[in-house]
Amino acid sequence: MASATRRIVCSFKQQKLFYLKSRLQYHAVALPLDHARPCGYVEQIHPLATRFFHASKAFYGEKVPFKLSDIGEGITEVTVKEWYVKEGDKVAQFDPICEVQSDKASVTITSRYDGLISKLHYAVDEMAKVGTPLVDIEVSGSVSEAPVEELQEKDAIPLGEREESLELPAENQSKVLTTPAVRKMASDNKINLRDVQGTGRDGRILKEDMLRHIESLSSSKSAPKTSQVPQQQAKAVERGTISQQQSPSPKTPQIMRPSAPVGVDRTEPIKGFKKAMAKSMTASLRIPHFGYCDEIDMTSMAALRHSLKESPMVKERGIKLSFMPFFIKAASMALHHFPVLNSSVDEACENITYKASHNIGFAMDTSLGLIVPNVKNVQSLSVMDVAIELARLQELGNKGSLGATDLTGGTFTLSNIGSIGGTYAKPVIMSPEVAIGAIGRVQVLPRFNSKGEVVRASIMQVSWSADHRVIDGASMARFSNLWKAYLENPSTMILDLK
Ligand code: CAO
Repeated sequence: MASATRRIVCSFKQQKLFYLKSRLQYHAVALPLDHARPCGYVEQIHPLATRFFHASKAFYGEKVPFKLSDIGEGITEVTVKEWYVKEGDKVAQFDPICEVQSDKASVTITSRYDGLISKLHYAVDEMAKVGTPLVDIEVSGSVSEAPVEELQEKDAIPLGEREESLELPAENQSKVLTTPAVRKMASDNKINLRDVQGTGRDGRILKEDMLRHIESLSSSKSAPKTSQVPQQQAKAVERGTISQQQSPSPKTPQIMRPSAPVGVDRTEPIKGFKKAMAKSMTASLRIPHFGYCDEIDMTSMAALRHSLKESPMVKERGIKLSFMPFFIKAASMALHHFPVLNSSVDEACENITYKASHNIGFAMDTSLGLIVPNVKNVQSLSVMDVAIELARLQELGNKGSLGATDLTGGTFTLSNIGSIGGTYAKPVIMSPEVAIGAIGRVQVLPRFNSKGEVVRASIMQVSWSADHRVIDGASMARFSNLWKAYLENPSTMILDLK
């Protein structure tokens, strides 16, 4: 049996086939159990196949505690964000059970069993510890011979990208991403999901979106429609119930005073990415920040990016060439000259470590909150390599599926707030790093050229913050000047490219 098992490790399809064969053999020749399962061996096989190779016997209706498996990245506890099932619900394998959120990512936990949910161990917003049961399932069918504890550790499959989709009636076949709970709310309230604005990942409709939609429907029902008001007034004039003079002049400014309280205060716990932000920003408070700002003329860089964006090399590789790869590469090139800005200091600020790698972090605004993944070893990457890596990190970041490796180990950070708007900012250092730059929006503004003529220029502001315990203002200014020089005269980057 062991050698047979080894033979089929190659593919999941083959494993399934082998499972069917081995079950037939098992029933036919009635092998003793200890021959039927090479204990511990099958765990190296594809996790989905594990149960297939355990000799099985039926445990109809057996209650199985379904534990939260280790979802990696050193995460020991998660917040239960949403249940997709309730006690008494039937579930099938791969059905979503719940959504959990750590301070790094949000993960959908799916069932490994067909069965009946007999108990939910946590309420929404409670913290669940890794290794403890999330739900109890009365399993229909057979359960593996493997000791329950050993098997359950593998049972919860984190499926970060899995989304529940809802088939709409025939007249509207497009899929809407949402959860069964929201779907039920929609059907209870006779709401077409396509009318609801989803703010979750990939436009997924969250419970809050549905509640907001229901609230807006009820408030729009209770308030008279604005278009009806003039008609009603016109009718009243016709009927003589109000005079022509009484009808409000369209020119008279009106102060809208709500007749009733607009809403109620809401308090919610700080969780997930916000909790991570609270922790890291509080840690940054002990750093004495030094600020330095400057203006960059991006006219040449904007023209270069535009022409490169349209070039066949970029188009054929399917790369989105924004300004970010240039900002990041130019920063790395300038860090070569000012390595102190790519350093870290210890808690007590007694030692400074000059980092060999330029792992340049970038602030990223996602629907789940602020995250700061980093592009590793920028010193050995081309602008194109940086663009490719940025695209990968952005894709994963938007799905909330970035791993700990991508989110840790940064040595220097850039925050391109200009992709949203603004000019100057006051960025906060990501401890134990010692410097960060915030980039403003590139705007076309009038500037003087060398002949004193007013010309159109693409202007961008940068705001640096540095740890004044180890970085002096002159070093920061010199670094900024070099970064600025690379961006203002992009051809000079070629000179220093390694
Ligand atoms: N000025 C003008 N245009 C800019 C710009 C800037 N500073 N930065 C980006 N753009 C342009 C891009 O070039 C792109 O234009 P095209 O469509 O013509 O190529 C467009 O804006 C959209 O860019 P993008 O945002 O999709 O991609 P990016 O690589 O420029 O930026 C990222 C990626 C992750 C930095 C950005 O999406 C983001 O999240 N920025 C916010 C960062 C943030 O929240 N900082 C605050 C941290 S402190 O709370």
